[in-house]
Amino acid sequence: MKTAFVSGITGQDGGYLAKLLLEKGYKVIGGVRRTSTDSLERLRAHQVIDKVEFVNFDVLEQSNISKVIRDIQPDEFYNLAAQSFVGSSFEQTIYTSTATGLSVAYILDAIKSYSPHTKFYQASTSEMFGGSKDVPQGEQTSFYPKSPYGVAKLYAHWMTINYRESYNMFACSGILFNHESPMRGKQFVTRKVTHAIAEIKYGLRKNFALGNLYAKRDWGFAGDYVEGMWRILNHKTADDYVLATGETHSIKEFVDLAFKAADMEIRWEGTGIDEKAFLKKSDQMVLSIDPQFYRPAEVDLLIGNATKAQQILGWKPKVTFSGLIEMMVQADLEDVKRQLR
Ligand code: GDR
Repeated sequence: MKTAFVSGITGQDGGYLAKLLLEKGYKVIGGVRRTSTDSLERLRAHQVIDKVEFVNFDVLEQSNISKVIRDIQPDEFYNLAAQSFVGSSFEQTIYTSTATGLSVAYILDAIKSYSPHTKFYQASTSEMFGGSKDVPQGEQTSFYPKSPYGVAKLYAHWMTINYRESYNMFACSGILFNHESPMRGKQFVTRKVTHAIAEIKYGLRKNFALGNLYAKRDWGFAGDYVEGMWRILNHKTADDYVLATGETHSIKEFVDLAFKAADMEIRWEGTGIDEKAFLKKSDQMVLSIDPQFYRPAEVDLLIGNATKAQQILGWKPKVTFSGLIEMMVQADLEDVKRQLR
């Protein structure tokens, strides 16, 4: 039986990955921060909480990282732990640099010293491309991060490559474009939208506010992407891969389709910070712009080229953009309905 260690197991991807690894017969050990033990709800929802073993793991604590790796010596280490909200990284720059960036050097160094057979997966991100003018973005595209989060992830990405090249470690990065699901945190734009729409539908709120509606993202389904992570670590050679759908859509398109999925038609009015959406039927204002959600620097357009992952790993996302929205809206409608019972 192979042992997999998943840091950041309480996050969206951690839940999907734990489920997948258990189905594949792994022993799954999850790293949790002492303060985050109340966030096991995703693992509960995936019905895997009794099957995962938990250990205290804090990416800010080098001695703790070393001890966990020395004690467990896992076959595979999936590093999903990070301060992963791009917006917050502008206010929590030092924390993000340490938790999202420097911590990866601690982990790689501990693997090198205490468990060199461990295969390491680093959760790299399309945010590293940021302001790149290449369209679409692939493994050869040059990086141009536009947030402290992107900069920290880029440090971790290069560290992973450096340990692979310097010490012949099986260290890989998956450069994942946005991937969403009903388990997505509500501060990320997709889930913020689908949850707010469900609350509007059931009369729990009248409207909500967003920032930049015109940024474009390549959105896939998280369940498809964790399959890609596993394939990356289980290929015969260590390498880096882009995982993406190859389609891009604006936030505004996402909003339009999400309202439609909840059987609500909207119309738009105004421009800039005065842009608003109204329900066609009742004229109720349901969406406005609040500049507090603008970012000091924005990533305008992301669209990935996952040809390498498709050709070498046989990986292909299954859930479409409209399928993803439908899944998220239906789940949030159910969720809100349950709360009302
Ligand atoms: P992102 O995801 O920054 O792409 O990073 P997020 O959903 O936060 O933002 C996507 C885009 O939506 C715009 N936006 C808003 N975003 C949020 N959160 N809230 C709003 O109200 C809002 N209004 C507009 C943003 O400006 C942005 O352009 C995600 C994270 O999961 C990262 O950890 C991961 O690495 C990348 O995806 C791939």
